Amino acid sequence: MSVDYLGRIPNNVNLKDDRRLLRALEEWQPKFLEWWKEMGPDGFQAKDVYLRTAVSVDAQGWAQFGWVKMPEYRWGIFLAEPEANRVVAFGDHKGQPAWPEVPGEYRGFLRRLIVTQGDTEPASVEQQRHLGRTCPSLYDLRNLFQVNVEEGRHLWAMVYLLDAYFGRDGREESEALLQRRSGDRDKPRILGAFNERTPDWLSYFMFCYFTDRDGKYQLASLAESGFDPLSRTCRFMLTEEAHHMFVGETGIGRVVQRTCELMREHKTDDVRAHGGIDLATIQKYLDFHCSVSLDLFGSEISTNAANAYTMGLKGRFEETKKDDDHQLKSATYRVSALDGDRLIVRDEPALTSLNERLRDDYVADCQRGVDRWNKIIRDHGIAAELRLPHRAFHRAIGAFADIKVSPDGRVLSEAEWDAHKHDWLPTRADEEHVASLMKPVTEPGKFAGWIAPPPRGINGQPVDFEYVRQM
Ligand code: BYC
Ligand code: FE
Ligand code: FE
Repeated sequence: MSVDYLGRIPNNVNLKDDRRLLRALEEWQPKFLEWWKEMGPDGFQAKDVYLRTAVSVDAQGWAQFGWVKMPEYRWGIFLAEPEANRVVAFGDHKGQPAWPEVPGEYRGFLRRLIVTQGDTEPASVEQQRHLGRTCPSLYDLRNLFQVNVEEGRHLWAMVYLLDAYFGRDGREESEALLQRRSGDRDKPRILGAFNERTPDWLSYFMFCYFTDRDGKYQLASLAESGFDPLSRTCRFMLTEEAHHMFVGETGIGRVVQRTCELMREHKTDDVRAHGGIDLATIQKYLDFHCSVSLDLFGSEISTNAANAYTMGLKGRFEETKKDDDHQLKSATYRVSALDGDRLIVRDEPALTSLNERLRDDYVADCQRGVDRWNKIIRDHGIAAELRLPHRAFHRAIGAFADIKVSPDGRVLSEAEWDAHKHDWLPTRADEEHVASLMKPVTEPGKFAGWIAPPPRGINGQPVDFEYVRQM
């Protein structure tokens, strides 16, 4: 497959031979740049940042590292290599050749999935736009910007699909993706978590750990799609997503590390006076970000999810590795539910339970990082543990949206909830403490006092490398 890296829009989709599409994207590009300048990172736009740019889709060496000013980042369109003779792997069309074009009868449904996915990408950039001002180090600042430009590229990926395959209404949706704003009362982003604030770096690392991981699971399900361009786009996006989750997991790990060091040094759990973030506060941030990310999987019982599967548009995580009929018409699945005032698990039709099944895969994945953070705590000889909240805790979507549940899974009265919610979710005072620590550190190799340095730098560079040039 040929890569055009020199044109205005780097791509491996032969853009130069499709004049109509090229024109649509060239019209959209300046609007994207306007959005980036208005809603992208606040400050630093004229600085040289040590960034990775996608230049091909080879498993080895698709990335090139170098100094880039963010507005000059080469946002490109890259689809994973086509798979020869790919077939639809599930649903009513199982076994038929994968679709190179949008199946007419599924057009509206598919467009909505792509728009929902696309909407999250610029939303996250908007949520994170002020963080550069309070970076704990140049290393972290660079990682933030890397994530931001790649979320920008993910927006490009969805806009490519809309412009290439959905004609005029696709182009209108591409414009609308630049017009909604995270947290805006009148034109909010589509999904709940993408309208929350990301005011500090602890929130940011939690977001990268929990919310980007929803991205991994949603993209993996869309990568199974019978609509082949969507599948190939998502497969390549997943390679970038891995770094975002790395930023989250190691970011929180380094905060936990520093907290444990302060606990030992000062022989106290309350490390606030010593410029740290106590484990109790870390747990509350974890509870918050995990719960809003659990909402992103939709309702436990969902006909939308069943339809998307039956139509062959959105599969399960690792669909092709599953050992069943890939149609699920008579299968069942164990789903969490509310029975009176008790939380129970019961069998439901597998098709309408697909959101919950994906959430299960996600929760198991989330637990792995928590185990690694707990190992850091244990290695310091500290008897404490971080925990994922119960899936019914603090939910706004699905079966548990109208009840109050503690992080350990007890159904509560409103009064009990009000008496304890401050023990489980960040309070104003917690946020103020975290905010008070957010002082920028921009000397190469120096780190804020609330976070440990990473063991190694990016792309083989030393930790004290000048990842964002000050000049
Ligand atoms: N907030 O049948 P239901 C990422 C709506 S993250 C607000 O339960 P369905 C990234 C729903 O739209 C990955 N509304 O849900 C991460 C529906 O509305 P209508 C993003 C919600 O449709 C970090 C109604 O409730 N990708 O990439 O099965 C940084 C009932 O819906 C929410 C995707 O999400 C919510 N949380 O599933 C950057 C993939 N949940 O029809 C990027 C595409 C549900 O009544 N999206 N609703 O108007 C989908 O596959 C599905 O739309 C969802 C919802 C899984 C999100
Ligand atoms: Fe993304
Ligand atoms: Fe991401």
